[in-house]
Amino acid sequence: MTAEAGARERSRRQLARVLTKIEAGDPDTVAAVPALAVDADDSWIVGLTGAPGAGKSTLISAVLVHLRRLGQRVAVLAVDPSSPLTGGALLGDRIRMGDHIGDPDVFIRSLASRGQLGGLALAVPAAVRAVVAAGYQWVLVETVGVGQSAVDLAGLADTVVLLVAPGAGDSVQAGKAGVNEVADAFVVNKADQEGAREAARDLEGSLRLALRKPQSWRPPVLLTQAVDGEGIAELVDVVARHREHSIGSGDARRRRQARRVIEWRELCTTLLLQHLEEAISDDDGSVLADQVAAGRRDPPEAAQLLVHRLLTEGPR
Ligand SMILES: Nc1nc2c(ncn2[C@@H]2O[C@H](COP(=O)(O)OP(=O)(O)OP(=O)(O)O)[C@@H](O)[C@H]2O)c(=O)[nH]1
Ligand SMILES: [Mg+2]
Repeated sequence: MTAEAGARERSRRQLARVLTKIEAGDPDTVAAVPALAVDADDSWIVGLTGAPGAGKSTLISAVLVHLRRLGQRVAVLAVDPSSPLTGGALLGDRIRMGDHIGDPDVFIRSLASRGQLGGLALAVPAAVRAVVAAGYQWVLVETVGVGQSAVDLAGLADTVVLLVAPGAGDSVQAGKAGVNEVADAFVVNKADQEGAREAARDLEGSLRLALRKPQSWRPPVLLTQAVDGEGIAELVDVVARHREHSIGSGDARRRRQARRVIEWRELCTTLLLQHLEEAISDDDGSVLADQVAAGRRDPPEAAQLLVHRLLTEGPR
């Protein structure tokens, strides 16, 4: 390993430690991660979403291999919204990490909710910022589902790709929902399976209906076969074209600005909740709780008192 590659390997390990702290909700670490520059010159964040089993991880592996051949540094974040009880964080394991062990220019990591305040809604944007700050040119984010996900990809990614598999009626439905929402490109994966072409035609039909107005970017519909890399070059090409379009039109800048505001709002809520939890369990809060329990104060009155105290006196 050259000295330069050695340094990159050390920075990769450092990044892994930072992400562990972010996942645990460590506020100092979150605050220490540099803000994501509003410009999109150095990094591009691609969100891939779709129903369970649609082939997101397989597709990401294939895209990763393609981008590595182009000499790009690539990070993958697989966001697992499953409850902390199940342990979570298994999604990313299906990406064939073994293929990239020892490559200092690839970083693969799952993020699961540890049940802390703010949870993934705070951890994911901070993790993305940390990865970008570590110099990865591409960040590929895998999330399950559309709309119901705790992590709002639309607010997070520069390019959103929605993946559906043929046959599964649900996923095609999900695809149609995405037509009216946020996807910048649609992928019908498992093109080797029956019904793929029909699913692609269906999606194109829904898109024509949804996008009656002339629009400067029309989300394309692609067919891929992620297991053997078919259609991957075309997908990377579409993402590159979307990037160029988005930067040129100012969309990229607007999205990144909106993203900073979303993260700020989320942080405001989390901070306030932290202070509130502390106020509820400090000495005065405990006195109020005892009074409520004994029936000497009604819950609404005691709630008003506590919140008023926090807002006027500030956190202790
Ligand atoms: N036939 C076929 N199978 C595929 C293709 N792409 C992926 N698969 C298979 O589909 C299954 C699910 O693939 P994953 O990549 O784990 O799907 P995922 O969307 O990441 O799944 P979750 O993370 O569980 O939501 C695996 O068995 C893959 O081998 C494809 O193009 N054709
Ligand atoms: Mg997966």
